[in-house]
Amino acid sequence: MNRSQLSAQVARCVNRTPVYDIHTHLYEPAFGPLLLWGIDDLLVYHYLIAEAFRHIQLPYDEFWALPKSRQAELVWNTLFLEHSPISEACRGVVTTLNRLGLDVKKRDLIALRKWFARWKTEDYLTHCLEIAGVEKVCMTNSPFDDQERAVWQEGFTRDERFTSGLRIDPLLLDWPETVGRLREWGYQVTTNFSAKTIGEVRRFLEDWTRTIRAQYLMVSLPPDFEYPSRDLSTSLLTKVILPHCQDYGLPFAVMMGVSRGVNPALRLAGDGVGPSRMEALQNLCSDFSRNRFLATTLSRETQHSLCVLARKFRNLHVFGCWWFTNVPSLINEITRMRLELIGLSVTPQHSDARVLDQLIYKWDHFRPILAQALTDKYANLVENGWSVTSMDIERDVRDLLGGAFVRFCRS
Ligand code: FIX
Ligand code: ZN
Repeated sequence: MNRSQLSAQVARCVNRTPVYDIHTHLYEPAFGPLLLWGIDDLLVYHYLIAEAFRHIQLPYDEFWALPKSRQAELVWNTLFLEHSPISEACRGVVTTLNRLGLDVKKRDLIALRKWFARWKTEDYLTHCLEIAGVEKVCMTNSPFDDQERAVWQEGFTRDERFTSGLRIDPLLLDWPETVGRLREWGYQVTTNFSAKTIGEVRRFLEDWTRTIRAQYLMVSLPPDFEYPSRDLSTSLLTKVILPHCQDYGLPFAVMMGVSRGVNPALRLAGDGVGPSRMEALQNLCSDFSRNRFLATTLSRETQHSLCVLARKFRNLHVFGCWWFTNVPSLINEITRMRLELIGLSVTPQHSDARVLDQLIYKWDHFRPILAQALTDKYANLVENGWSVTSMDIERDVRDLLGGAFVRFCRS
């Protein structure tokens, strides 16, 4: 196989292999309005709002007081009409519309809205998954979200294309507030963290692990998160969360390095980044060798340490180019570094989609980068006499797009 045949074969395989998207903020249709889709939701994505505010002079509060359609128009006018939409998040909207078959060069928001209005959620969901080449989507499910909790408590028939991750940020990061909520829901917890409280928090985790059929537990952590530490997070991890994960055979996923509310006026768009303390993850992997950890970090600076840690601890699985690293230049750098340092035991991408249609661009933008990186690696081998078969390529790509994650979760 020569270089161009190899490149074509890898690209074909990467394009055709269905993805298991292991971290999103999408919901299955039973959640009704919580499943966002369509042009207005695409335009009010918090990535775009942050960018639009660099141009518009409107006070934050006045923007938030506008109806969604007006906010969307402001973003559209600012980022798509008054400037060229070259940022990754803007480009994503153009890619998505184009792949849906819409004529983007008309720049006609009214026509776009008309097109979307013709769809029913269920049909559109199937359509988007098909175009994106995604076969399974893991939701972020939080019992602390009132709207979402009500749906789980009501009960519904699961859509097998969706799986669940149990999100527990408030439990680990805001214990005083969480005590109040848990008590409200009938768990007999107190702030002092007694044996009784430990049992009750475990009961809470058990109830929700079963209710949502969790594939993993997940938390996002600030850059200064430390383990071990003197604060309550260490007690919660060692006495409640990690024992629970062990009992239920579930990985614990950490998303490290987010500084919440750097600019609170921007709401969801106001979070920032900082280099996380990687010793915390190292200590967790080492102290809890019978637990499994999924990890991604938000800062560029910590990507190399994360790969090195994965070489030391087989109970650590690296995933995704998260949020501010989900831009082509960094995906390229990070993905190549991961392939070079940890080979194929990694899940190089997740979408983090908040709006269904975003699955299309997030995966469309990632696939060629992965294909190119893999082609280069295979070509290095071929140059030295190794043969790469189509079965090898298919196996490797399946692993990278979800297979390695599934195996890690079952191990
Ligand atoms: O914590 C998370 O799961 C983050 O992905 C979100 O908080 C963030 O708002 C986001 O959408 C990033 O892509
Ligand atoms: Zn997320």
